[in-house]
Amino acid sequence: MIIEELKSHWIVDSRGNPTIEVFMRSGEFSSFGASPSGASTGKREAIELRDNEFFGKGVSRAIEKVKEIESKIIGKDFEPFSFDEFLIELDGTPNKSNLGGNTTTALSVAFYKLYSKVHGIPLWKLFSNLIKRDPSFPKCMFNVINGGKHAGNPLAIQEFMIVPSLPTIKERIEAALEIYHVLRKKIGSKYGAVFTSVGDEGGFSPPISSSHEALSLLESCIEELGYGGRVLLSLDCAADSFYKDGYYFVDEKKLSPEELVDFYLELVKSYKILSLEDPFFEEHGNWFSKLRKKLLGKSLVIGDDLTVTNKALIEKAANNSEIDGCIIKVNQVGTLKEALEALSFSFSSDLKTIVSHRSGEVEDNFISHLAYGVGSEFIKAGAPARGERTSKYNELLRLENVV
Ligand code: 2PG
Ligand code: MG
Repeated sequence: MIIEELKSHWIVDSRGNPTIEVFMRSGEFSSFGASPSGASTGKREAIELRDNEFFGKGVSRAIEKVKEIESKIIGKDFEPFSFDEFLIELDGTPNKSNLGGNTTTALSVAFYKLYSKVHGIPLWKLFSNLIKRDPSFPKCMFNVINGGKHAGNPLAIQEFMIVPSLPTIKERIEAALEIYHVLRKKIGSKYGAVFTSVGDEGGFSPPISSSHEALSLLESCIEELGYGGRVLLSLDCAADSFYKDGYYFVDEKKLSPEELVDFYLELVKSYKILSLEDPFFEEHGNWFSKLRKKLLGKSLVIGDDLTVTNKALIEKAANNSEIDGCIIKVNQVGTLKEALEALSFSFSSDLKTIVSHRSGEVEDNFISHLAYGVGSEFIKAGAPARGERTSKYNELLRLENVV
């Protein structure tokens, strides 16, 4: 495919920060690709190129980079993987710090979207073909209580998610909506209507510091609606954000890593917790594996900041028995090719995959196509509320109805 026109500009993300978006054209077809942005980021993620504008969140340098490389792209013939390889080579760093992982993500996403249009194949089908796997609809992890860096409440654990294990996307989303509304009512009557406001990913952020309180609140909604056993719970601990100098500060306690293992075992004993994401900070891989051993498969241990969608890091974590699965975020690694490699490796190693949004999102819904196309077992895209979150779930609803 020959790119005939390339432009870039900034658009606004869901946290009110600018983010880079790229426009690409080939013949009569065109596309846009933008990069989302995380708040709880892993140290080994692709580097975002930011500058001093917008309180340090500016993306003028990233936009400038696109201008600088434009002449090397226009008029050349690229295929999906060769385009990403070209970006990787041009960047020439291990963490995209030259071009910026946000710049390469926007370019890569725009390219695949354009390619699917030019070749007349749906985006999900393109992903499915590239990875040579049948598509299948993911189970959705809906983040309905927000804490950590995504909310102003004292909850240390970042995401309390519900995971409906129901046959169709429609039923899964229906269950999530019902639970979301019952939860809003319960939070309103227990803590006051002012606390029905939401955090960065659309989940509620009640004024609580206890994980037990959050989990039993969710369990009471699930039971009340008759979903017991069919809707499970899932946590993204994002433990980097409550780790300091050898200790974990969670639920108003100061815990050593050993004590944190016991804390999680207690939670898993008390609630139906399907998975624990980033239960320790990213340099405590050995504690991931210790916890995993003790869990005896009762709950899955998932890497995010630990593995940052990087095939080599996923492989290392898997070899050290640290994880049962990993999060896949394209902007953590900077290109779709590398994200697809991380997915391929995970599938061949029997690791669970969770295709994920970022806390600072754009309205784009390509991750729904990615999750469905590659047959990822899970997707997480926040609460079933707020446009940048519902855009992902709505696209899954559309695909389920029309594919
Ligand atoms: C996470 C993500 C998305 P952020 O930690 O998994 O939920 O948050 O984008 O802030 O890294
Ligand atoms: Mg995470």
